[in-house]
Amino acid sequence: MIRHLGKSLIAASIGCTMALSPATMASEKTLNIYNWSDYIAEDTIANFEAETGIDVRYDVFDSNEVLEAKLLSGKSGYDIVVPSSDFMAKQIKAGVFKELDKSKLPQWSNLDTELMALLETYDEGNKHAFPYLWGTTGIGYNPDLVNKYLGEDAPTSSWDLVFDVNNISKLSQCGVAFLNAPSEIMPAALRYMGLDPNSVNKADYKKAEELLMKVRPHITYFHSSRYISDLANGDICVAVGWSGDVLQASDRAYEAENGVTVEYTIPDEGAGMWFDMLAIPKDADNVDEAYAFLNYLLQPEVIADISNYVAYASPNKESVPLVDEEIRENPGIYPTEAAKKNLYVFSVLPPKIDRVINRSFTKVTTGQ
Ligand code: N2P
Repeated sequence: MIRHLGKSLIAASIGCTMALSPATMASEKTLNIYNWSDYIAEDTIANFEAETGIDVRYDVFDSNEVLEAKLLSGKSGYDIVVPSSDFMAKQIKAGVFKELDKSKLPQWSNLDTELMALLETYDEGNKHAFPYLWGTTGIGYNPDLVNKYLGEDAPTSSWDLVFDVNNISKLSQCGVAFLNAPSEIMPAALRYMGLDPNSVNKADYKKAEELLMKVRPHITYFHSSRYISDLANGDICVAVGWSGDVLQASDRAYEAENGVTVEYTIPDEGAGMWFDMLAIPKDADNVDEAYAFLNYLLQPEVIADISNYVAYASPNKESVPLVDEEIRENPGIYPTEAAKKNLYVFSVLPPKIDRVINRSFTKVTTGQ
């Protein structure tokens, strides 16, 4: 809310001081962006608007499933969307995206070539998208509260913290949030049990469901964005959440000087690593404006600013030296090579397995 207000104030003041610039006069051009919540610097859109004269409508979501439903239902009304790579792969097959014209993206070569090669497993030839930011799905926690309820040797670097009933039942006194993200929570449960996080075996998901059903009574809520402020305010003590969001919670608490500290951990058993991809829906109305925005994001300074603000890792190798040392050297954001070995990426699963995952997870979240 505060950020939103800040953004419109900045936009308003730019509007005033630049009232006569050609950029602001030609304001017929519009661009509709649908991005994850808490996933952009507070001035990125205002700066882009001031530089290009394009009017941006910026909407947010906090779930791949929500974005997917919009994309598959026909006209989404968006010119730029940001699915995670595994979801994107299925959406490409469904014919949802335009092929990118790379001749219109001269700074494409700023993207990390190793990462682009990995992303070819989702989109051969990197034809439809490039990565915006990437991160991991791990555990955010408030060390003071966790120690209060579990003692000094609480297993804060293990999934035991939330998947062992003894622990989570005690932590439920200070509040435990889980992402409302079947495609990330089920793999974490599988990995915890020593099973393949990308299993295609239905029986494995039954086991994951049983594990989740056991801990479920102690989970305060399933939600994929509310935990940021709740962690920051000390209203919950643990969240299975996304790296940058947890670190944003930590920053907010620090700025509020409320005595709350928040840490992020990639559990020792391993964690999921995902890549959020920028793509243009086939039916986008404002394609030139979409390219203008994609080019804007390919600028090292622009994406470095965003990475600094949201605490997610940038796939733009030219931007990394521009990222604050504090972010660049935070192993929760840019995992060490050793930690990377423990990370798994999400495979594109057969539709029938996706259905099993969604059904199981719904049973868990509804408790039925
Ligand atoms: C940002 C969420 C990160 C995206 N709030 C998870 N793929």
